Amino acid sequence: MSGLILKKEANLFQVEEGGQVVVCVARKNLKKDGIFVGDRVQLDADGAIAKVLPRQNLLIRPPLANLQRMLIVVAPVPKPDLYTVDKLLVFCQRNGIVPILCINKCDLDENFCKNLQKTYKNIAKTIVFSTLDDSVQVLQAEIVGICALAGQSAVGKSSIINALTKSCVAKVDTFSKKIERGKQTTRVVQLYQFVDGYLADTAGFSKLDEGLLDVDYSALWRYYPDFLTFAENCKYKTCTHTGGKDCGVVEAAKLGKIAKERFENYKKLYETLKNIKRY
Ligand SMILES: Nc1nc2c(ncn2[C@@H]2O[C@H](COP(=O)(O)OP(=O)(O)OP(=O)(O)O)[C@@H](O)[C@H]2O)c(=O)[nH]1
Ligand SMILES: [Mg+2]
Ligand SMILES: [Zn+2]
Repeated sequence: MSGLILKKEANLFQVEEGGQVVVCVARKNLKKDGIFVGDRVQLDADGAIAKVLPRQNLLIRPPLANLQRMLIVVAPVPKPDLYTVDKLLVFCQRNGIVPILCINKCDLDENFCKNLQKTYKNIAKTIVFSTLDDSVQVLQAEIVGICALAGQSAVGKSSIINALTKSCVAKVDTFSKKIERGKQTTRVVQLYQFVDGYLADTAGFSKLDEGLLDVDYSALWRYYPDFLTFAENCKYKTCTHTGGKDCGVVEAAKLGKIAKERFENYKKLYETLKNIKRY
């Protein structure tokens, strides 16, 4: 029998197994620090966790295994921190995670949301909606496999979970008791069940540490899909795409073919990574 770790609390694990949620302990020979939310595990005849199956990826902060999709949430208010958004996009590329840019609160400023969508439409799937109406329900179809919400405080991550779970007939009881509107403190990582997948509400990505990207600064540009074709126009093969007149990326940014802010944030991240010691 194999199951999926939904939640971890002291020595106990909530495990989903064949549609049921069971509470399990780990076998004595297994280190419980080595079992994470998102892990697929093998259960023995007594219902104890006997083995952790091989992982696709493992994130340390927040601690989450096998993440497949990241729903990066932004809104007109609070003002988007696009440096962090771009960092998260690099992080996703690096870890084989599919990013989805979720532009919430379109009721407040639709133009702003549409412009942001235009900037990012060639970089990630983008969705514009509001949790105040039914438009948020389009996200339902995006929750496939193991997914996590990411984004600044107050962009509406918990509101999204609340709005989606209201129509999530199958799993209402698992959610509604635990979540209070706007009051969620997301220190504990937990996967909530949806029809085709699982969703974690986590605050842990909001200040993604550059060191966690584990990207060499000289290769950073490769994680910017919107830079790639322009990089072919660079005069030098070793171009860092940070300045100079022989750079196709710099040129594209000047002409507005690459969003200016995105290019500026690329340079900022490049410099930061350059100054981080890698081991
Ligand atoms: N106008 C408007 N307000 C919204 C919308 N979605 C959420 N809000 C409000 O935004 C505020 C923050 O929402 P939360 O869901 O708590 O935000 P969060 O991202 O979970 O914040 P943290 O838990 O601090 O990370 C609340 O006052 C919500 O009512 C929306 O679509 N439109
Ligand atoms: Mg929240
Ligand atoms: Zn270049």
